[in-house]
Amino acid sequence: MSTSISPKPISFSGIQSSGIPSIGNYIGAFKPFTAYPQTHKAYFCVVDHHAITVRQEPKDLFENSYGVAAWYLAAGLNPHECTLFIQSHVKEHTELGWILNTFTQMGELERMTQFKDKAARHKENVNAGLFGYPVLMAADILLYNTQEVPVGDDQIQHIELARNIATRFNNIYGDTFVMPKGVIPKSGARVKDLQEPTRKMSKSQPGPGTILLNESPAEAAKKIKRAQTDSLGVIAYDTENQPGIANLLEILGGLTNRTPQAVAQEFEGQQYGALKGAVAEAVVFALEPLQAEYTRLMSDKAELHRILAKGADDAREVAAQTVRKVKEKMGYVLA
Ligand code: AQP
Repeated sequence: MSTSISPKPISFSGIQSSGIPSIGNYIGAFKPFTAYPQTHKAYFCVVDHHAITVRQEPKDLFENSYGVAAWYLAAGLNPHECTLFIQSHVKEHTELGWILNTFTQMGELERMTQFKDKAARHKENVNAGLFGYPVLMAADILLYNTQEVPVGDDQIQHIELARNIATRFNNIYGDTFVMPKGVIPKSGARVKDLQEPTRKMSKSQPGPGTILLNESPAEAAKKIKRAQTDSLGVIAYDTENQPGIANLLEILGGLTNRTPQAVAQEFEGQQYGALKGAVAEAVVFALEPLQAEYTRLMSDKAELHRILAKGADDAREVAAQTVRKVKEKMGYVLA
């Protein structure tokens, strides 16, 4: 496929400003993202166009868009070492998204589990944007010649679709898009709800099983201690028969850079209370500095805006080249 234009591999990832992020977003996304700028030319995006596929209160969308940017930075990203921007500030995302719609089959979109899940949860508003979400996501990724897309594992199906769309385009018009691949963290790729440990922890369904990043650490610790487990009394990593325990092992593994199996070994023979205590401690240890930095960043929105505007300028340069190349190949009359 097309060669990369950067000596470092290129990565892209996005987080929707559709609510206050959860500890699942932190473990599956924000935290692993911080390693990328050292080894990659890394793009990080606040995907506000994606957020509106579910109806948002204007004041919440506004606040959460700055908020997601601030969580990226609070987690440890240095804006001088990566490109951090808001999706809607780079118009090429929607332009390429439109073009890629014509390379996507309805049947492919109908198979997307996120669409089926969200359509069931938001029956009053099953809009065309929700249906076409993965096409816009393909545009997000393909605009930047992305090779790696760090994500939680709920997004792997969308990345496969992006690859199919890219392949289809390249087969018709010749080598144009770089083929991206999804990369999931070794622990916590799908943090589950603490009360319903077979379902993903979700920022848009907060409740007793969800820990949001702005929650008081003491409250978060209580939620961990009340997490649903089982009556087997054995600490082992068994997602099928012990989903609650497996989830706690994933959370602790994600926060301490270990696999859930390694954490299970450490706790072998111990009581569930010991594991819950360690998970609660690790969550509090992560949340306290994160929240302090978030609060500091959100107190200066003008500075956040400057960082995001600079990021959008940098992103736009690459995105414009990609859209131009695509339009040229397709026979558009260029402006
Ligand atoms: N529970 C999770 N565990 C691990 N990773 C997760 N991610 C999301 N949830 C978990 C990863 O976080 C990144 C950003 O996610 P998103 O903003 O695209 O979507 P979301 O958090 O899933 O929130 P939504 O879509 O607003 O609503 P819900 O919460 O209802 O699904 C991605 O890399 C994702 O994999």
